[in-house]
Amino acid sequence: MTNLQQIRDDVLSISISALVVDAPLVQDIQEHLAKIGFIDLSGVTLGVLSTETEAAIHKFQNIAGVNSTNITASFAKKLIDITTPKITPPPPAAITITLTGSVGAGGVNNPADVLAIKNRLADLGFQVSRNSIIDADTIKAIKLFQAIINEKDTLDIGGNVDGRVDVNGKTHKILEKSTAPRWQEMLSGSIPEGFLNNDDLQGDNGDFGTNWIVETVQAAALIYKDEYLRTHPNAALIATNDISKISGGKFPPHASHQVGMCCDIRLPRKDGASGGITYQDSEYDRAAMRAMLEAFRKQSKHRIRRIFFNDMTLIAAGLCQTASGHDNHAHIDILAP
Ligand SMILES: [Ca+2]
Ligand SMILES: [Ca+2]
Ligand SMILES: [Zn+2]
Repeated sequence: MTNLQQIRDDVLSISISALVVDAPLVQDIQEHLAKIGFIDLSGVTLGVLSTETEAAIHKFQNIAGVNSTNITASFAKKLIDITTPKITPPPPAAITITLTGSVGAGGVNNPADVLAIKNRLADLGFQVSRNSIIDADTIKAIKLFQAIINEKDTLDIGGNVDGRVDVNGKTHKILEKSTAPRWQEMLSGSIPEGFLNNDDLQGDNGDFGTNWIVETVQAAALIYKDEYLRTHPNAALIATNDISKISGGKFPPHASHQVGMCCDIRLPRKDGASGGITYQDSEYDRAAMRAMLEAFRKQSKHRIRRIFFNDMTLIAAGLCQTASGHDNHAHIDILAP
């Protein structure tokens, strides 16, 4: 009797053909694969290594880049990582935040005011503690919020980014709104949703951003599913990669990716996986990529600011523009509503 967690933690490797005598492990794998829509639990017998179950295992192996005749520790880690539930802040209500003075860098910082601002930022998913202390994290979170609402690419001071909430200023007013931007981890995605979070499959933590970029990916992926995956069921899902770090700010080697308003997309491969290629590679699935970028252009959830990707055919189609370093992925930027 084994489960995925043991396989990961004890670095085990178990032959897929040996799964027929390990019903609890088969069930654990089935339940995890179901969370990302690789298998429909109502259509399989739990614990039985059916043809569908084996096909779903192979599909996940291919997409996660862990092809093997065995269930490996890497397979287990990737499947656990991508199916771990994400904490997402719920849509906020509009509130009135009464301030007696400014809050943040060089502010008056009355404790009750600081607490009110930090509570609101925390409710919106930003990385601050619920207390009345002004620390570096608080100022960074205020700058991040300001950079988002002012469409800045960095947290550098200037152009309405100063790390301080002024009484009745733009930052204060937008913090109060029900439409205030939230900060969250990119969702896992699934086959029915048309996308998968590849950053999770890499064991990275570069997939934090605004609810706006998450909503853009979700909307585009549904269009891609309806308009392309339905007729090309073996084509790659949209594979999201870097957005921003958990608190935003500098994210080397990226020049941007600081404010959660852009997302990198890996190149679809003809074998249904993604990445590890450039647009010049014979494995590159241009038709799928075209459909993905068309879906981003077509979705109406948020406005696309620009898409960087060097495939001349798709540039000629008006879908993207050239930028150095973008032979092996597309970079999608959005605008604030
Ligand atoms: Ca990554
Ligand atoms: Ca993640
Ligand atoms: Zn990028």
